Amino acid sequence: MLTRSKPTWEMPESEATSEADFLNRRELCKTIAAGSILAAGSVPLLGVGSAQAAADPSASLYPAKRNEAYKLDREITSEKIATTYNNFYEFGSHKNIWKAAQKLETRPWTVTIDGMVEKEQKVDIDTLLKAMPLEERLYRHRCVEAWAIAVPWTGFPMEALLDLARPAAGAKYVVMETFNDKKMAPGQRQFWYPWPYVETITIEEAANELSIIGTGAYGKPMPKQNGAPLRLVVPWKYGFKQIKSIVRFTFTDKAPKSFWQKVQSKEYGFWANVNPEVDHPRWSQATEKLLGTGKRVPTQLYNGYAEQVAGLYTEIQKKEKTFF
Ligand SMILES: Nc1nc2c(c(=O)[nH]1)N[C@H]1C(S)=C(S)[C@@H](COP(=O)(O)O)O[C@H]1N2
Ligand SMILES: [Mo]
Repeated sequence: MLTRSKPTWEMPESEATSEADFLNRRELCKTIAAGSILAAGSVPLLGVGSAQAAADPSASLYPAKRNEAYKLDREITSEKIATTYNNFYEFGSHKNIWKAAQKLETRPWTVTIDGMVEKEQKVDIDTLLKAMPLEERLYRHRCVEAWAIAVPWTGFPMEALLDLARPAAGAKYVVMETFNDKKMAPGQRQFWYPWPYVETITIEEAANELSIIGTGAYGKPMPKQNGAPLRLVVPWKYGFKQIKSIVRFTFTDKAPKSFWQKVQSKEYGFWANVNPEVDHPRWSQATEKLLGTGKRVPTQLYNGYAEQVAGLYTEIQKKEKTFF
């Protein structure tokens, strides 16, 4: 059984998905499930930089309407900083990968939904994007390296993906996988890393109202360096959970080790919830640097989202001593 957590507060009526929208989405989901997918045909790749948005066949879906329910306690980080200071090891193990990441080819892009689901599916990205209810949300983002940004993401609730995938009753986890292509991504030639990047959250976490699949940022399709065309956004967790450029969602009853757990299991846990009191072996988590402001501020438990997510963990915390 899925336990879908109810928000602790209500969205204003005007922001809620209307019944009609919801039905349309169900219809589209059915169309996808019926297999009318994989509208093949390659989209010309116009290349890099500012041409990127123009070349993106989903450009007309942006900007999506902002969901005003999600408020920030800080300034939105400048687009320049959020799109030029990145972690994306597929393109290099440093922050300045944004140019290298323009090599990422995001069309054609097929998303596989498999494992413990009613019916395994392959969905073309543009069919998926049109079927999903896109909205904009202002979210904080916190890297375990103790830097933080605030980003206007566009995306769809992960709950909509659960509606599409229809996981079996025994499924407990959603495993997500990044593309694996040495030709596009020079970092993936570094054989000592366990490619492809993999991350997992529980289905209960995926059903939480905060969990979205990011498809855009700053009112435009997702920049390649930020994880186009699909990346996970779970803002109460450290950045390394927010897997980029997803090609596969697998539903299982066992969580495989994540990329970072395989690299260094002592440093990276499964839950990875932001917590000022649990230090990473190399970085104190007590405070965080707000990029672009010169300011350092105290870290908040669950990155400030305790109201929405603390309830997910009350039982687990009783059982697990080292909760990270
Ligand atoms: N596939 C993949 N996803 C990834 C990473 C990565 O190296 N590869 N880095 C993670 C880390 S550590 C962080 S902090 C965020 C950074 O997201 P941003 O560059 O959009 O700020 O992406 C996460 N997702
Ligand atoms: Mo990170």
